[in-house]
Amino acid sequence: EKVFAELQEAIENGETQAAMDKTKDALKLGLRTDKIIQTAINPAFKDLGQKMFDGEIYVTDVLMASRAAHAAMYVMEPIISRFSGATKGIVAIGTVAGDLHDIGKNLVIMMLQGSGYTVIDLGIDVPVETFIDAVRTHKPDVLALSSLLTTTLPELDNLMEALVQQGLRSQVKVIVGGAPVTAEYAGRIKADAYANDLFEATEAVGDLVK
Ligand code: B1M
Repeated sequence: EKVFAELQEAIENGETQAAMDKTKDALKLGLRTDKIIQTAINPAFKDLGQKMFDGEIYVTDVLMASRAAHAAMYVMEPIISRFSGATKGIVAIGTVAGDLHDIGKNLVIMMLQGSGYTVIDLGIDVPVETFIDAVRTHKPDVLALSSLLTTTLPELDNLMEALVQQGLRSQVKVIVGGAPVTAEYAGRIKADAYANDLFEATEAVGDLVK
């Protein structure tokens, strides 16, 4: 579909209004939100990541693009989050300390909410203590951690250790995700699950709350 390429281009160029319009066009054509995410939003950031790596664009360009992506997600939110009914479980989610990336996390949140989970968004740059506090206060079924930087990966391990130290490990399941995270790493730090994308995340959370 032409609209996918147009949306991807609007996001990459940081054109917020165009990104919203193209998302609306895609929805009018009856295209599914998961298809829009997979075929336009994810490839936009794959491409931008490569261009940033190659030094063709600056961080500010990526920041503009992420604003445009947020706007596209905002258009889709009422559709993705349409679920109404009893909650399937509580998920507390955050991006780890030192890490400001939240586009992937926000997509995971939308998908979880749309699938019937109550989500507590702890935000970005979340220190271990805040995750621990959230477990005590909200008693979530699942704690979900996102890390996009290799330098912040150790935060996942720190959190697992803190849960054990605080005697909270048996009270909550932990799922980890984000570009540098692997199933192998998740296994090594003894997390309960790993997810590669928002679809896997939702499926894994379903398995964890069973
Ligand atoms: Co940053 N950045 N960035 N960046 N950035 C990456 C991650 C990078 C790979 C780019 C590159 O060099 N090629 C690189 C990391 C290298 C590394 O550590 N291995 C990088 C870097 C280096 C940096 C800075 C250090 C740049 C600098 O300042 N010199 C800086 C760090 C800031 C900080 O966090 N302290 C920085 C800043 C930024 C922006 C602010 C400009 C912006 C973020 C805006 C925002 O999030 N609000 C940004 C962006 C946008 C990117 C790229 C281009 C795209 C990330 C993204 O949103 N992807 C990224 C390159 C890339 O990934 N191709 C890059 C789209 C999103 C839908 O995918 O986040 O992977 P993703 O989420 C997926 C899955 O990973 C998974 O599901 C999501 C949906 O399918 N998932 C989970 C994510 N969390 C999950 C949690 C789960 C389960 C699944 O359960 C808990």
